[in-house]
Amino acid sequence: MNAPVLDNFWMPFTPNKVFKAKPKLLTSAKGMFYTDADGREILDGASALWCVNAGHGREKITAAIQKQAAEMDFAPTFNMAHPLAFEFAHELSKILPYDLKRVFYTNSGSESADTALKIALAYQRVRGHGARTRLIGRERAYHGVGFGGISVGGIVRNRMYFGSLLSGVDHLPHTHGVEGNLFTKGQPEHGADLADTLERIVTLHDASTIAAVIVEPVAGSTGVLAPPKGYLQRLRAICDKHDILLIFDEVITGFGRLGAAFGADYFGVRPDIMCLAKGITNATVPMGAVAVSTRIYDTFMQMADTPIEFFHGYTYSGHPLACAAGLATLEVYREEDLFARAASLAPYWEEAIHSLRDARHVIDIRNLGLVGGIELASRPGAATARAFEAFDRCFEKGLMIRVTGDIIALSPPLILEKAHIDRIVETLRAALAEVE
Ligand code: PXG
Ligand code: PLP
Repeated sequence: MNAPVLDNFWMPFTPNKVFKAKPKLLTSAKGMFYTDADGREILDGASALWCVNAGHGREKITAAIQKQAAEMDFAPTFNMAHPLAFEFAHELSKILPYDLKRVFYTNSGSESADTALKIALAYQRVRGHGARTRLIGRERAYHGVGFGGISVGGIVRNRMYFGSLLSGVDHLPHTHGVEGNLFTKGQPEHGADLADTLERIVTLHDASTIAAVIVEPVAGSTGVLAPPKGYLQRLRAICDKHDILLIFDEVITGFGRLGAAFGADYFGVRPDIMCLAKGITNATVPMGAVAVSTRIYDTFMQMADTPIEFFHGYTYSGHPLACAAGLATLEVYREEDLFARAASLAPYWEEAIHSLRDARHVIDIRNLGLVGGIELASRPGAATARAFEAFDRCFEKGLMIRVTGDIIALSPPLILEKAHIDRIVETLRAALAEVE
């Protein structure tokens, strides 16, 4: 294969000059493995970007996309539609928790986050609480890169270059670094009281000004931060007390990642709105969705004072190829019982990940479901350099991981075998030993 010209593609969230000096090019994928341009096999320890939950190259999904592309490439969903958009929403509703049975389509997690925030604001106005315009996010949160998502998000560099962002946003403290939580297996014991900060924020602004709180059930992108035991329940209780909507951004935690269909199921906490993407189509066709409670949907249907109940939508909301892919993806999850499979592998995963406790540079390890976070001591004066080097070494040794700051994040496809887990851990140990 001729090497492509690298000049023109401005790569996202990548040091472009570093990459272009030494590119990592993936050319095919099947099951648990990628193949790179040199023909090397690379074990996928990250489900690419937390999204290929059923593993790569699933024939059922490929066939569904091919069939749909040949039959009808595209159809609008503004004022007309196609059957698959309804079918997929209905199939999704069967696995969506609580009464989150109404589905608005987007094309990504970022669009899902912005859509969820807009639904929350419009809902408050439609029901006569138009003064509820504040949105509460959290430090170290990732809700994608739209202006809504970065405003409620909590990652400095994703915010500081982009002006004044949305007004009227406040942030809860993150839950990382609470004393006594190092090397916790599963949910940390300490820190549930951090949820009470919401009560203080409500006191500061008054509940009548607050529309919604948005959190990831487990913060993924900023290094696998599982909620302390009882934390999400407290957030729910405070939201209930003050009639504030609770949004779960389940872009990563959705579709089996934790060993249940959704984080809301895993933690037994009911959100009013849920953001979905990634695993919704096994990453084959870009798609996202926002699931809302029947109460929210009915409020729009009954109380909106214009025929169009919600002024929002994307050209590609409910794209036929994405709906076809999504339907086939749900079948694969169901036929192979992959969410239960994730749950049954979680204890082995936990022990394996924590066996790296004595590996070089490791200062903390965290896990939940089929997610793992391994935090490294930062190299003095060069934060993030050590983890980035570990990423490079792992790739050389045939393992794909994600790194964020000096944290290694692992989230393998739910189809993995114990032997893959062993290989991930051995490769990591060897790579870390080589990193200065
Ligand atoms: N919400 C959450 C909770 C996410 O994790 C998004 C929204 C945005 O989704 P899109 O599809 O617009 O990227 C995400 C995405 C990483 C990594 O390695 C994580 C994400 C994306 C890319 C890389 O941690 N999460
Ligand atoms: N910009 C322009 C000029 C457009 O016409 C449109 C859609 O019609 C958009 C942006 C939004 O694109 P999308 O609906 O794919 O998000």
